[in-house]
Amino acid sequence: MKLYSGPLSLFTAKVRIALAEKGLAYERIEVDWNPRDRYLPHHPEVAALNPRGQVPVIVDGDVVVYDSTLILSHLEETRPGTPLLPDDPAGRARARQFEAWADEILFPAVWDVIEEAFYPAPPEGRDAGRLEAARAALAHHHAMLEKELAGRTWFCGEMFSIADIGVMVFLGAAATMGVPPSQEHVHLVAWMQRCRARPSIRDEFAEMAAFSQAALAG
Ligand SMILES: N[C@@H](CCC(=O)N[C@@H](CS)C(=O)NCC(=O)O)C(=O)O
Repeated sequence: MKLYSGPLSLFTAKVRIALAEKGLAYERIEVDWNPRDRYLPHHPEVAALNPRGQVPVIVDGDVVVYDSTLILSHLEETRPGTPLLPDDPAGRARARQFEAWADEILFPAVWDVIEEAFYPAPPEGRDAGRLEAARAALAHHHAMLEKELAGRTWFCGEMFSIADIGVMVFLGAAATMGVPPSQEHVHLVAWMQRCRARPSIRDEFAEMAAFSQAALAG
């Protein structure tokens, strides 16, 4: 299997973590990224495989899949060993719902933090209002997640799943950029610690931190 991967792509990070959790070997093709042009121009093979030109993309034999959610679903169907989805329909629905929520509701607030706190300031200066609004949105999301994690080890109970991967990738990035959950959210803080103790997640965040330090220094 080939994975077209972005060094700081959080959507690719979801896939890299799932592959590590499942213990799957793969060929990783890193697309170029830099703080100014970001992913442009798109890697020519990615542009040919994904009409959006975005990573992640996998090539699994004859099968091409783009979009992190669809890739995780494909991995689950084709490599069910070390499952990342519960067995029961209700559990599966919950896991998928959290993954979709993370991509569609959580990520936009995290992206605002990344744009304002990580990328070099644009010539017109930073947008402090955008960062404040993102902080407020994240505080609201943290409070909701705190309730969901009360009495649960992972979002789906005792089973680590795609829900944990999806939420942690974005919450971990926001925390790295200076917007962690309040220590009052004891369940959420403890869950983040449990996530970071997993080699798949620990290694992923260590690698992204090393890459971003080098990219911003150079
Ligand atoms: N919904 C997609 C989003 C993928 C995405 O936004 N990829 C970004 C990197 S994190 C990208 O390739 N951006 C380049 C571009 O849009 O030009 C997924 O879940 O995979």
